[in-house]
Amino acid sequence: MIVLSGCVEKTNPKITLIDDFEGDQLADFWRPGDKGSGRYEQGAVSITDQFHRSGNRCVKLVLKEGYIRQDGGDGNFTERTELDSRKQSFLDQKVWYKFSVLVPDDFPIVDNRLIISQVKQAVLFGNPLQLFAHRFRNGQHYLTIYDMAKDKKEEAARISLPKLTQEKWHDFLFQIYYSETENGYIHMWMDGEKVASFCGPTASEKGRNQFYHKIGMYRDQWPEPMTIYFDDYLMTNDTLSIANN
Ligand SMILES: [Ca+2]
Repeated sequence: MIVLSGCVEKTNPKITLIDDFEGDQLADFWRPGDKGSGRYEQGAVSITDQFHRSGNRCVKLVLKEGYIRQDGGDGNFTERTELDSRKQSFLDQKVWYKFSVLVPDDFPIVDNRLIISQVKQAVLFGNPLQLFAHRFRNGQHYLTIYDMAKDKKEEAARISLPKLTQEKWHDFLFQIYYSETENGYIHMWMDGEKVASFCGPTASEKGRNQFYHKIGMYRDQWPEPMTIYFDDYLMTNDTLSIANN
């Protein structure tokens, strides 16, 4: 019988997920559209050469009324076309999310909830907790960060962001330290400039060690279709990977 003694130092596995949307299909790591309560309808997500931030292609997301329709619980129905980079065990780790967005000229500018990127934390039972929502509503571009210490969803910060110019690629980078304590933080850069900083808990004790990042469109029900483009997606907890990309 072998007896192991002493302690083993815990090291976090390095995870780097990249999709430059140059292939004929999405990268394998993305959660399929029909999993869970649904992320996108069939045909709502496609690779296109209409635009590109790098290479020759990007991903096109289309959202029409009724796509993945859900009861929002507040009298509104919600709908979505979102790419989900899956749940990761990132508690007490520093993580980067990077992507580029193009909002086309004909995108409807309307006063209706629209989230283009977000991070959530899974819980054992019930609805996941939202850490932040990156919003574009009625031409206003802003970030809402939620108080992870509160039982009810409550904004801890609302930060105005520089204008999202239509028909132009914008590059976003988020650096998040996931922590249940005051050591947590979120830093955000847009087109190379730091545009938002938040310090405070970025994870809830009531949540699981499972965090997931989504890009796309999540909105309250709306009659007009919306189309948006993303390119150069990167998620990593590896300092070297972010330095090289
Ligand atoms: Ca590309």
